[in-house]
Amino acid sequence: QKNLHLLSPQQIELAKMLVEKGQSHLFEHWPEPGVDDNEKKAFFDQAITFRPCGCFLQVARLDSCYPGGLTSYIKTARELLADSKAGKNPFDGFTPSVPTGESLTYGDENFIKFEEAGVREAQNAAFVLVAGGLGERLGYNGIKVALPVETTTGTCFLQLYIESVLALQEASSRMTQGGHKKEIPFVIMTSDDTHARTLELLESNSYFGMKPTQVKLLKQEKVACLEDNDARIALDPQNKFRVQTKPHGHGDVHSLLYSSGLLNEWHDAGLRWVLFFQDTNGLLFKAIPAAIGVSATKGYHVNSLAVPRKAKEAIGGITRLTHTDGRSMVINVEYNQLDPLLRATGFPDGDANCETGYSPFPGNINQLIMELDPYIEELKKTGGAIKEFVNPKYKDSSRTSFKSSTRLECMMQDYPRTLPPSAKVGFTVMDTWLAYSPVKNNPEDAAKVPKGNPYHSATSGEMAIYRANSLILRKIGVHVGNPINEVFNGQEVEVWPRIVWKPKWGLTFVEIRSKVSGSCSITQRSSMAIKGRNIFVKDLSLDGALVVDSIDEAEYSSNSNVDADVLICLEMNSRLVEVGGSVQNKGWILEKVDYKDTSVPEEIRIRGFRFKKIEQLEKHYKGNASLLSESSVFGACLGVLEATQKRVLISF
Ligand code: UGB
Repeated sequence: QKNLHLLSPQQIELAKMLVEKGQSHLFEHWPEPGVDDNEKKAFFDQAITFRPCGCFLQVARLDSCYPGGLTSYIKTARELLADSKAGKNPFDGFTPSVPTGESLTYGDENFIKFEEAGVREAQNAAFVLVAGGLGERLGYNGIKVALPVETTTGTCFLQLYIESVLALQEASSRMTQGGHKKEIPFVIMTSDDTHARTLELLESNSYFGMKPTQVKLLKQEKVACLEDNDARIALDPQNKFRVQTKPHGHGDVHSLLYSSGLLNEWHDAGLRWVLFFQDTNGLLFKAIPAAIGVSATKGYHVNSLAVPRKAKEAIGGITRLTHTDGRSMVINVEYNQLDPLLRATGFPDGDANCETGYSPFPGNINQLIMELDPYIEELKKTGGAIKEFVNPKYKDSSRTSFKSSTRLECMMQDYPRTLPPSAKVGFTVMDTWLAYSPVKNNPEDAAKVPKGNPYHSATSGEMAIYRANSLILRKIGVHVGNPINEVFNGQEVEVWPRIVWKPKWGLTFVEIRSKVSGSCSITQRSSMAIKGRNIFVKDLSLDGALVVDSIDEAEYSSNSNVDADVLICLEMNSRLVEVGGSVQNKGWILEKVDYKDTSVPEEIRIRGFRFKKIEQLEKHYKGNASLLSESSVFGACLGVLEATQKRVLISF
């Protein structure tokens, strides 16, 4: 009351509303007029005050950004919190069953057929990366898309995603008659937590080779945190004149896309598909072409990519839900809801593995492919609003107080909930080793994951890349050494040869197969990075470290900072480089690092290992294959270079 004179009439209305809705605690600590007056006014300010941590918005902004304002937010929150306290099943009336979908095996005829169809269609797709999440479970201080996918080359997630989209764009336009090049739109949903750093990462790396106009950033707003079951809004513990806020969930992506006008733009440009994907899955693009192929061939309005799921694994389960009134839908049931739902509907063991050793419900990896036109039609009705939920972490079984504040959330995979029964909702299951290796858990929590369940850590995420690439090469006939088991940061993982390649070298099975021939072998202790497009591996026997880079003219100027570890670097004028023969050197050794050792950069120590690069050879050649420069040779590996007009052959 004493401070009312500081506020405008609208702010007074807002304050009254908050008091009426049980939020008087927001003002109880306000001092006498004359003390902290600017802070009090700022509490109601309309403008966003951006702080590096991005955690706090002003109340008026929170009110105006949420449909129906804070009144509606508080009302929905109270209802959902009461349901949660009572342990109410959000799927009341529904019985779960295991749905049927398309299941693909990497590299077989069916897979190749879908992959080819997918590459053809890819130029009619837009890609949407949801990257507004805090990554609370990972606890990394930077943005997750800036983390290296693997440390052999240090490529970060955002770079890998962009290079994959560009490789797909290239492959897709090569396939279509006339080779007309269409640019695939790339959208990133950010939040206050990630926006500035995502933009900076893009700008400081020349958008990783993508045209800046091809990339659009859409920022989601946050919602107020809640401190108890009465939906009392939480104040910032460090500044009692600010409300604590958190992201509203990846479900915001639908309303943001709708309100941005991009969907109609894409429709007018003749696009057919929108693909949604998450921030730290380094394997995803190995599965994407085939998944698009499934959507196009089966005419799916919604296609979710899935992998076999271990019971209790922190990924949602794709489930058929049939209501007593006859309604039926195929939808993701989130990991924290699947167990209670099963127990409540006649499955006393809840979320349990079946005889296959996996949950019978395929695991949702939140890679969704929507057909654009039906998607637009649906959003015209809903505006992109997605049903919310609340997931408080209670202090004890009385479910009366929370360990930390909570908030309402919504998930992008809940989109099909409002679809009519006629909508074609399907899913595509692929092997985990091929499609899914997220980085979500910090080392300490990962080490506590029950044996047999995936760690989802930076350690397992990187090792999964090497395993996938090794298995792909095995599939096409390369003799790849067996992995050894090692423990890093308390997690036992398989260590395969460290094999990586750029997406432009090979994104699809057929493309990779076309680049490798003869009798090739790679030992377990080896590292191999292929960085150029026109590199052909033939009769290679590798026991050590090999990095091959061919830079075609178009790329050379933007990529002239040649990596110190590059063994061979060729500027190519579009010729072919053939790599073969025997390479043997001391190579690169994996050294253990403790995640608590703060003298090591965070992005390295969270993996529990780093590379000690013992031997390397560096050579640079220019277009006519004459030697441009040569630096010291440390290893036993010397390349002999033969050049013709069309082909460069390097044999060791
Ligand atoms: N994200 C946002 O962009 N904004 C937000 O407000 C929140 C997140 P998490 P979680 O595939 O592994 C999802 O936190 O809880 C982005 C699915 O719900 O990693 O593990 C964020 O940046 C679950 O069904 O999600 O669960 C990130 O890119 C399962 O499929 C993405 O959203 C699981 O992922 C996911 O955020 C999985």
